[in-house]
Amino acid sequence: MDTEKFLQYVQAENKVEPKDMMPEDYRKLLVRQISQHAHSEVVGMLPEANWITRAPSLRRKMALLAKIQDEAGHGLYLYAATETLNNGEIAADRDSTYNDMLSGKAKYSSIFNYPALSWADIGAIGWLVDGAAIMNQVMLMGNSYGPYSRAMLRICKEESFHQRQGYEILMTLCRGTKEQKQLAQDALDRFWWPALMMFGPNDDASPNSQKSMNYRVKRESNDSLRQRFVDVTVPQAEFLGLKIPDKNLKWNEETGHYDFGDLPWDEFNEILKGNGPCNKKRLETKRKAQAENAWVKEAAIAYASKVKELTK
Ligand code: FAQ
Repeated sequence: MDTEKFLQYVQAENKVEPKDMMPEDYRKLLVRQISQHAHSEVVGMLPEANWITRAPSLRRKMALLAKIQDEAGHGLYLYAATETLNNGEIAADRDSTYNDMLSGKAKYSSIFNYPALSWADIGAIGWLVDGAAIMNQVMLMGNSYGPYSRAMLRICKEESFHQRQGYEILMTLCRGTKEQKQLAQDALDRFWWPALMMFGPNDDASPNSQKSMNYRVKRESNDSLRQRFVDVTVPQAEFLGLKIPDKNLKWNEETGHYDFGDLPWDEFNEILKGNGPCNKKRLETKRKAQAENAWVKEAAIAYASKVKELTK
């Protein structure tokens, strides 16, 4: 199938499946995006895992554990979806893509290079980080690659539980003592701008958007999703009685949207270069885990080959 026909096919809302013919640049775009999405899920477990042993009650600990396990599951679906694109020329097997993340060659979401400093940050991560993730992933449910689009369906359902558990943590803190409410405000102050940056650079600085839109991978632009996130999140902050840390935030009657200030793009670019507050720590943790747990993988492979031999 030539590229023109392929474009017509995906633009008519047809799904592409693993064994179908597809242009090389479509395959590359998907491997890049889906594997980076998978890396985000598994690196994203780290800031929250830091609070499992310090959750304030058994109920909170159980919910947090379940949420973090869900993120591991999301990583698994997404690595599996990436592997369906492996064709010998473009390496999409688990080891190749995972090693690209460990070596710093492949990206993962900028948001996970910030620390979770207080229990309120766990609330802010659920509310804002999972909230931003859902906003982007609902759009991705309609992407043209079947395995990615189906993975998104399930992931979105789980993310909405995550978002609500985060909001509920903050609601409890905001109804508590003055100090607890201040913890919630501090968490919002720290996570607001990083959450907005999750949507990626502004549209005019987004090199992948045009191709991704043409191929129906991305269905909405970075800026339009960011705007929608601001529009739905501001009233949620008001309900909590918290203040969004942006002096330029203002409802615009004419556009029917909130106007908001410029994002700290220098900070974003530094994170992408590996210089964020936790970039080095996150990769070190993942490298250490891979080395220490290598025996589990070896044992599983040895067991699988023995079973295969015995059942021949
Ligand atoms: N961080 O041309 P664009 C989650 C990179 S899941 C780091 O606009 P594109 C769940 C981008 O890769 C969160 N890098 O790129 C959870 C590109 O570099 P490349 C992750 C970023 O792909 C919650 C360059 O900048 N979600 O949170 C970021 O068209 C709690 C130029 O950008 C996904 O991955 C960033 N924020 O649009 C888990 C969703 N933004 O690759 C645990 C799938 C951009 O050319 C706990 N991905 N870059 O070297 C997407 O929808 C898209 O890839 C975008 C970026 C929208 C992220």
